[in-house]
Amino acid sequence: MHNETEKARAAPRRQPEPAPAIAPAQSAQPARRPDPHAFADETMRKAIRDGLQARPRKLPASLLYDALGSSLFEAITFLPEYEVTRADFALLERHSREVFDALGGPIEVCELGPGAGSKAALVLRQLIERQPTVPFTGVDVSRTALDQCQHALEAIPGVVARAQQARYLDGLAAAPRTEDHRRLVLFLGSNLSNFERAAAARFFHEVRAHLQPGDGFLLATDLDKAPEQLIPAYDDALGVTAAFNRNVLLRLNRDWGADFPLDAFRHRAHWNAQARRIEMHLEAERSIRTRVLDIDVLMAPGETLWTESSHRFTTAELRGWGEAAGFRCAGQWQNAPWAFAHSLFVVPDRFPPVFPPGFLPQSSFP
Ligand code: AVJ
Repeated sequence: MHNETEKARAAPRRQPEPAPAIAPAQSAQPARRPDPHAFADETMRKAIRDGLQARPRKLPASLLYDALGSSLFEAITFLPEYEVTRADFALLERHSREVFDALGGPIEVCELGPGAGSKAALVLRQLIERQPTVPFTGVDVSRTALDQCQHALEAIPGVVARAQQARYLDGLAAAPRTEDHRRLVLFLGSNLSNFERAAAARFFHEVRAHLQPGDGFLLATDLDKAPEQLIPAYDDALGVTAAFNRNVLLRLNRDWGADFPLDAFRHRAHWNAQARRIEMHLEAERSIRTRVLDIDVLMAPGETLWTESSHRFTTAELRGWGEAAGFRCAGQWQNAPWAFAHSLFVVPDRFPPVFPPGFLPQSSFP
């Protein structure tokens, strides 16, 4: 997932594309210190203002993913403590073909948040062995990510790759369909982790609403595990995750006119057992006083800014959400010892068989 919002706005349009889902700033009050990188999206502005005034103070996770943040996240995926990405790749290596078998013949692929495209490349290399061409659409708000993704896929003959610069569902709705192909939607990397549970459940309904009978939704998610196993992945020895976290302060200073002293904040990764999530916070080590978007921010020592939540799931809960949204769960594959799952959801025939008039008994629906 890349939410390089300022890139999304500043990037030149190369081909006719629907307007990005992110509107440019319409604000009457520009950022205090205008910056060419600043992405003065009204939604982001409001989220930052509201978040800084809330208790605990909470910032949108998308602030983590500018160009530097996305690069730091990429570095995280190589850390010895962060097994999430390796588990995802291992399952894709092992089970992609079973996913294709479950859907049957020709498949087009649409990936939500492809990042640099290395997972897509792995999937498409296997799929291209079964059909002469594969239409692919990558949906991302980051132009940088889309460019990298397209570059990664260029090397695979037969892949016809398109980029859709948009938020997930807008991009999914806008992705053109290839006739007689089943659509396979990929949502990998445990990007679902950033969703609150209620929003995750809703997301299944929204994806389902954009699909047709026979289409598939392959979801990769990290699973519940012992906090002792999990916490180091979010508090690594090299301090890359700490830098990734503190980059939020850099952005607030650069793009939103704050002047948070970076050295006064400590990276914290905390397991919330009740909500089953890792929470990343930045903890003030001394009193902080700054002004952001016309609000005074006064923090006492020990107070935190909550920057990200990363939820864990069970296979049963994922399956339940999918089935509640009208999918059939066609398979689940698990990695061990780092518990991680791929779940394949398929849209069953939307309508029950059509019976001749009079065949059906009195309506059994309430
Ligand atoms: C990109 C949301 C899947 O939650 O593991 C990694 C982000 N944050 N280390 C995750 C992240 C800190 C990552 N996701």
